[in-house]
Amino acid sequence: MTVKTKNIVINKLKKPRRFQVILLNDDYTTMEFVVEVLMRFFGKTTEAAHALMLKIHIEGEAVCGVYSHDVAQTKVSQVIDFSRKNEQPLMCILREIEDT
Ligand code: TYC
Repeated sequence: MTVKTKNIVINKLKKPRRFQVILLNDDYTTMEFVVEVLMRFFGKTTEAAHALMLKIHIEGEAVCGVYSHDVAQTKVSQVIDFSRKNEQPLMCILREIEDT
């Protein structure tokens, strides 16, 4: 939106907020299950999912995707719901990307 006051033009467009969806490591969720989650909810190929799963396993967490707040929150809910239904303790969180 652009607001004009006499000769002053103020651009009032706010940058859309973006959110990382992050998977956390734990000692109990199976590697196979994490690969399945990454393919099913984050559109990863088998190879990309396997590499990302290992990154989480080694580093403790990894960003699986970046979305608007709505989409990110839906992904978190879907992953946690799917995990509990499959008796896996996998945790998924969202984290806002800071504006630079
Ligand atoms: N650390 C788990 C294991 O050794 C595997 C794992 C990877 C779990 C990634 C969660 O987000 C995760 N079975």
